[in-house]
Amino acid sequence: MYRHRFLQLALDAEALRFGEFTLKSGRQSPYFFNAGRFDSGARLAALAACYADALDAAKLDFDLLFGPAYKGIPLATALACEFARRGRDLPLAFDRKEAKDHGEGGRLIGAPLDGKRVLVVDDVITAGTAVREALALIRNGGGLPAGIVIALDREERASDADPRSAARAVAEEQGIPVVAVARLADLLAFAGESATLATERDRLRAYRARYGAAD
Ligand code: OMP
Repeated sequence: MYRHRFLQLALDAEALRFGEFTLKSGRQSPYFFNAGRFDSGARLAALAACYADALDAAKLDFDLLFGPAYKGIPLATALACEFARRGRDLPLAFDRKEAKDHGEGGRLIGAPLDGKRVLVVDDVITAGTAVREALALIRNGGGLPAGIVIALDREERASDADPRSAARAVAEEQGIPVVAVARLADLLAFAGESATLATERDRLRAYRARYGAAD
């Protein structure tokens, strides 16, 4: 099963770590997912196969892959290679963080987005800020957002006032599906099966009780 395969891969690559981490949102988390640790060809290929399996299961329609800078770029690229290996050649685009005023100019690189149904390929959603920025960029570039795929949905409430998960809030507000290879609930189940992760599981549960989404 791809969820289990992904979590094992993430632990082996130390992309998934337990300890004390301060998130972008300011929350103190007992775990952190760092997609940058998928840092070899074999690791990226194995991760991309998990994304592709999750997308196949979700039966989503899209015709271009978009990787937001920086971490989404290798993810979308590896996924494009995985789809090509499976017999589907998809156009690929990404952005740069700084606008360029010479050469080809602009912030978008790769295949043109015009009229394409664009799938955003990213690492993780906590509060949803990063993916909202990517969707705005795609719309400005003439693309039609068709969905978002991420490796890990942390399933945290969007804010104190909004008990929905940030992923759900983004999906509802943008009218597009969010597909996650794994969610916090899968990580908890995974930790529940592992004798070595017993302490981590208790800390994850406490964190979910404080910041977890209601859905
Ligand atoms: P949001 O923009 O709040 O959805 O958070 C997503 C971003 O948070 C990611 O693109 C990362 O920069 C960072 N992040 C992680 O990479 N892994 C985590 O486990 C948690 C975060 C985070 O800071 O929330």
